[in-house]
Amino acid sequence: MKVLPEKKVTVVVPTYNEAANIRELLREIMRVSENIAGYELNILVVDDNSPDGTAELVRELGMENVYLLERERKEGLGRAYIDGFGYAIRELGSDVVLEMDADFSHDPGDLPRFLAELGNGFDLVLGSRHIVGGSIPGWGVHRRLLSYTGNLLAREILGLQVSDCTSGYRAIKTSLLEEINLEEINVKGYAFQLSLLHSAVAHGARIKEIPIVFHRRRAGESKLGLGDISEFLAELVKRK
Ligand SMILES: Nc1nc2c(ncn2[C@@H]2O[C@H](COP(=O)(O)OP(=O)(O)OP(=O)(O)O)[C@@H](O)[C@H]2O)c(=O)[nH]1
Ligand SMILES: [Mg+2]
Repeated sequence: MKVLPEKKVTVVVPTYNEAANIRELLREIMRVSENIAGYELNILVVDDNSPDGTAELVRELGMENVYLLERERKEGLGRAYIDGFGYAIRELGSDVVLEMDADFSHDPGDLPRFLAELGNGFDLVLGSRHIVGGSIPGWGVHRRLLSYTGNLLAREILGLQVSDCTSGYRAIKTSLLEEINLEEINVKGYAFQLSLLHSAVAHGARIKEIPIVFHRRRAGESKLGLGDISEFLAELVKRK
């Protein structure tokens, strides 16, 4: 009998000052991966020279299958993902990449559901907080309004038929990323999520939304700033 090669999956985790979360997160992802058959799973931490020593902690742990991409300075979530995806494809030979925040807002326990949907023939699986079964416990009115408005604009202006355009919990086949020219996605911050999704749709990607519960960050501080919001709006106008 011919044994099929395992699919290579890389969970890309961008970090900026996530020292209070990163060790436990890496352990948790590895715990979950032990129960996923048919995949070889790596984690790539993409750190922007965090002053709190996040990168040192990752190095000290010295975990097998955990890679660290160190960038010189904080350049935003989007740049970190573009670099991270490039590394995962070129250096790690990944068939699939996942996006996951470092602060436990995304539950590593959901990983198998993402991979199962890729196995069902989808190119991009998006964790949605806005479909039945998805939720954001603990979010106040301000964050809800921001998310609602962002999605409304993305749907109205760009015609995206997706309920949660800004979600950062995703699994993507690298064959799709190779079709999209990532270097042309010229955004620095969180607008990357919108731009990537828009480009994926333009390339005819098969997209599946699955419900996720988005938890409050476990420790540390949010990096979402006003600059991210204005870049998001500028990107909507540019891509219209
Ligand atoms: N490498 C890198 N990672 C970043 C940068 N900005 C944010 N991140 C990481 O991206 C992920 C999402 O950022 P968060 O600050 O959690 O954003 P958020 O989830 O919208 O905000 P909270 O709900 O308050 O946590 C986290 O893992 C951050 O550490 C950056 O400039 N560079
Ligand atoms: Mg967060």
